[in-house]
Amino acid sequence: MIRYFKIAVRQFLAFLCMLGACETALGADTLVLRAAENHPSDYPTALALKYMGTLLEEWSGGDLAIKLYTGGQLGEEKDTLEITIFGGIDLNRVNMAPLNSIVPETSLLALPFLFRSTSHMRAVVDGPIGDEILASLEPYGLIGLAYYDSGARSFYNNQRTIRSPEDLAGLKIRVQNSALSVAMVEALGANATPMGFGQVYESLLLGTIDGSENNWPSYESTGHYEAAAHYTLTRHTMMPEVLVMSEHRWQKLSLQQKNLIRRAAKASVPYMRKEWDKRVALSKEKVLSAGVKVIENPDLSLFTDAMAPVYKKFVTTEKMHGLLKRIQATQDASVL
Ligand code: GTR
Repeated sequence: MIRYFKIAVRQFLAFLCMLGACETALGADTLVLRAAENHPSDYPTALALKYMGTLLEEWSGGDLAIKLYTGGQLGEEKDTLEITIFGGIDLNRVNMAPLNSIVPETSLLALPFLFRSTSHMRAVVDGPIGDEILASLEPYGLIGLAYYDSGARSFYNNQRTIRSPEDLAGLKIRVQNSALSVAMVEALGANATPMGFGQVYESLLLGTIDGSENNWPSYESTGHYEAAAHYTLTRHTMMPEVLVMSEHRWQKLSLQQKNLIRRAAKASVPYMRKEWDKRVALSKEKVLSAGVKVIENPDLSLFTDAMAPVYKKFVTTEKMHGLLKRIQATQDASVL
């Protein structure tokens, strides 16, 4: 298995060199960090990584730079995460969901109806709990650098209006590659179909799936709204995005380089949040003007009531129970 991965990583590195991304590409002394991003280059997470790269180049006097591969060029999140762990990708911006099967603690942030608001989510990830969860990635070969916003995920489909779990019954709903996402959608009575982000549009057109779930900017930027025009704002999870670095690469850096990378990653967060808020507004406008049927305020109690088994299945250890209580007790950022 390990041998297979080593060969795959070597082939992958050769492929990157073909794309012109060997370490020496920007100048003999520049260490170029390869970064994976599955959104297009104008998406807020991609803009944040570009900004981080500019800061790094400036602060390191050209010693460090980022080469960004957007639009899923390096593969689906599940695969790029494995490659990152094995050292073939240096930086990777992923959602929490594909990390759930690698690092159990990350499931906490993916729990349905956990965060009361954006400011609650931000208070949690910006504080000690956020740091503890980032630190829990390290034994798995990943260095957690920062969280980015991902808004709230809601259901969309091309069959009917969803107002309650009964309306979801029997629909084939695509989910991210996470056992928690599967359990959540099944607890609501739908058939969960895990698949990569890049396959969703075509699968909607082909009828392999009837719908999926995501935030406003992803629903819009992927064009999913054209293929599934019923959107119900269930806001069932607010799991954030996360920027991770390969521990392989990390070990080879000087203390000064590590500090610069951590600082630049943190500095990109407020920048990202501004871009995020702007993009949510633009995406909403575009989707609404395309005539998508949006149910703004479904009765959420019908959905939350079905979630107890998901909590039971995924909050398993004493450590996780403790973290969950602390998350629930965290005050919103605006009232701190
Ligand atoms: C988006 C997220 C992506 C990816 C995608 C998905 O909101 O930003 O990284 O996880 O959802 O549904 O696969």
